[in-house]
Amino acid sequence: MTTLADYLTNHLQQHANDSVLSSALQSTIQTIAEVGVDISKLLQRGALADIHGEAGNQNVQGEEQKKLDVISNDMLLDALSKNPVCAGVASEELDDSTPANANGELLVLFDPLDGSSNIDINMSVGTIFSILPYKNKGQTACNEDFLQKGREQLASGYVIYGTSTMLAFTTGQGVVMFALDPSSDEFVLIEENVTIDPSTKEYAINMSNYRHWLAPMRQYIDELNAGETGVRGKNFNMRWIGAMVGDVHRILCRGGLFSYPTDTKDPKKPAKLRLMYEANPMALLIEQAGGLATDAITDILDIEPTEIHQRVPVVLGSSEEVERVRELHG
Ligand code: FDP
Repeated sequence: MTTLADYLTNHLQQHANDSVLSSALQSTIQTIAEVGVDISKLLQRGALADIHGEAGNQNVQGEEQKKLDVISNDMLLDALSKNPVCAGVASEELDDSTPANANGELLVLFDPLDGSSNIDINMSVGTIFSILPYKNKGQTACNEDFLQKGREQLASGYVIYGTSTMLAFTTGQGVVMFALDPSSDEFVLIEENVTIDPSTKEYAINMSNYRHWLAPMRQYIDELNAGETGVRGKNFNMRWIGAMVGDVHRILCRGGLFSYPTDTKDPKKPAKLRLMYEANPMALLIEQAGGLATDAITDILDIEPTEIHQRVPVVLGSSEEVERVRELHG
């Protein structure tokens, strides 16, 4: 049995070019995992812990904050700010980043509870994180320090609170998965080198937005839905968990395509998912597992961020399907 602590010590130190950075990564992932255990316990108590329902505020995206969004955000912010390796933290729930230790090595971005509309109905939610190098050591970190392309991420991952709690992450050498043993509160390694099959028969998309998509996306979904009788010559099945973390976890487990594409419903909001807190960390995991992640034209990891709460269209998963979407977008 390999625990998360064992894995991080052996694996990161083995592959370390820079031992300071490696130790910093190790301790940051450990901090996030520890908070993940606490969030998991709160979720298990659910309604009994009085954590369901609205907190009565809106976040920077103008969305109602759930009580547990706010609680998870505060838990992560507090734990990461106390970790000396952390120079700053940015959360999907907060307008601006929060500086931590100016001499720290890393910046951490997180979506404390992705898929929050699933909380009150007892469905899967998760914590997504992205870790970037801090390049202005000695100075107080500000929003601009976080504006680095996804390719610069040192690590990314998520904790999914489902029928069991699992942690998946990458430090740029493949994807590993751990399961939480509730009897010891330890994450235990269950899979190394997670890989996504290039071919799939499963897709995930919010079909109710069909009429708002651009023509190439409608054409792509029409092709899938035509099944054996259409140009693709095979039947596809659809699954939509409604929490990106759940849909990405399924893709890492058994392949598939996930998309939240460009949408013309609201001209001020042509995309839903956030580059820095959702798209970048998930894109790194997907690429590291052999899949692809794009906005339909450009690789997500190559998008130059202009502000920390920027939104992007997302198409990710099994490479043959992502390639087909790209091809249709010309
Ligand atoms: P949620 O709003 O519940 O937090 O990022 C937000 C997200 O969930 C994703 O996790 C999910 O894939 C998507 O939005 C679901 O949005 P729709 O309700 O528009 O389908």
